[in-house]
Amino acid sequence: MASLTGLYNYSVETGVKRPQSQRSSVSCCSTFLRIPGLVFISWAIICPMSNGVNGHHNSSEGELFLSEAFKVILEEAVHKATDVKEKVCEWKDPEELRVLMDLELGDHGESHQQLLQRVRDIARYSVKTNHPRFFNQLFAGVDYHSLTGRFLTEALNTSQYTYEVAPVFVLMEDVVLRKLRSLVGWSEGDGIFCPGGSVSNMYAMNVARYWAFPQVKTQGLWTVPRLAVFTSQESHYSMKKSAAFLGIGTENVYHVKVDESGRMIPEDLEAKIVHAKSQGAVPFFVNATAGTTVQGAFDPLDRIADISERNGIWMHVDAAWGGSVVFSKKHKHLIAGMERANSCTWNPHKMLMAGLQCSVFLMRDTTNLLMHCHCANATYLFQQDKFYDMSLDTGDKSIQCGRKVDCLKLWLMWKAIGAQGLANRVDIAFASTRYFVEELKKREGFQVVSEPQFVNVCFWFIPPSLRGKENSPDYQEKLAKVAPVIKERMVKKGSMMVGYQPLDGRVNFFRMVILSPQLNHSDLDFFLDEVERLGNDL
Ligand code: ABU
Repeated sequence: MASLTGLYNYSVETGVKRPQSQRSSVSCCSTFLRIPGLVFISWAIICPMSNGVNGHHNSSEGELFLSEAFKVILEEAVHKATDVKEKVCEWKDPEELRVLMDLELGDHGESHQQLLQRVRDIARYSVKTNHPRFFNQLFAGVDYHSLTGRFLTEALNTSQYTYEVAPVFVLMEDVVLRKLRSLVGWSEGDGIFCPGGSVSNMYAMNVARYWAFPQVKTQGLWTVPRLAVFTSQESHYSMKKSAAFLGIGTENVYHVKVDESGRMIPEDLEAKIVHAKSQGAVPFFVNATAGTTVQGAFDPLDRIADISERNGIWMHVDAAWGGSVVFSKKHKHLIAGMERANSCTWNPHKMLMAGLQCSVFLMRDTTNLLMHCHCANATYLFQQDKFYDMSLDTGDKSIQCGRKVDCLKLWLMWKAIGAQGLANRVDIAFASTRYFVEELKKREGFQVVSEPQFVNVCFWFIPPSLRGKENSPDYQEKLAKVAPVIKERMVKKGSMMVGYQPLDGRVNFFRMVILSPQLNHSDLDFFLDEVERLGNDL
């Protein structure tokens, strides 16, 4: 490292370091540290052994670090992270982890070896979401082509806003969005990749309000009446966040009742619309959910579309979780009616395993509403006298300026396995879920909360001490404590991860999410065995 460091000197004036071969005579002078009254001292003489002390590496030093770090990443964050014999997580209490990781930042750079060890430690103490026994979220598993796309995106480090800095990705985003729209059933329309499903949902609410009250963009909230949003009791919390963020107000979000499985009851939607009007509010936005977060419920989209159309309300479908069923001939009936919506959210980073984050906001609109709603016409980015077709500068449709490239990971994966491969992925997840539910029902002590419609399996584990005591006054209170204890035990052991929650008067239950095609029956059997092992003494 000393010899490499010696090639580099620091520019006090600019803070930028370049290889000697690229230095001009002017910058050569500036590569020495000027200490008043003394001669110029090379920074490399002061810190000959430190790596990156000057704030920059030369390219060979950087590439050496990258290639060695990449080996560590492949071994620790990919290979071992997907190995069923390894732990899902290596739990440390926050205080211990703070010390172990030595997170505080200092004035001087560290050596190559120290930094490699840091890369190793970060992987070691991070949760392995690619592990076959990670069931904690609505994403899991690894797709290697998508991962390659994610690495390539990072290496190219561009922003998705203009054709001039992202020519390939502007065209690619257009192709991917068009393809996703056509699956929804829209031959035309618009859309954009967003940083997550919540933001996609927020786009929907904002565009819907602009559609109903375009003056809101220029004149602000005082020009619009009190607005009302409708969404089911089990819909995603981003509806409330969006209403708060957009100045609509969380109290103007009307939560529509659901049935036992978590599906919106259309009759209650009608009633809530009438109720909102009677309170002087103007209904403008109905959100239906295709795949609720906890129970995986699909709202009856056709019925909701009828009501929305009758009332002239924008209909959005939050299909962040369930949208991917569209690939499957067998299961796409679950989203019948989605094509009648005005817009939808869909997260390929969930069921399709495209990797975080990959979320789209899609619209049926053909009037350039998305652009009109969000554009600010920055002249330093979206110059109107460019030498190419300026409609390719799609960045002004976004609420962001800089925007990550999120299309490549999906595009490369799709190229690799095709729509048929993606359909298989969905079908395999449903089949694995069916197997899991059948096995679960064979065992004493496991009780489903509701019959799964999707790949979420919600269930209670009732330990032997509580079996047959359903009518005891403290039964629910005791049952509520079971899932958190089992969860703590599994995380501390590192054997697996699964989520739990209370819902709508039902005490804590597990939500198992089965989506990765890398899972096999033995992983699912292990899961059930492990819940018994961890909870039988409770
Ligand atoms: N956006 C909802 C996802 C949360 C979860 O993974 O459970």
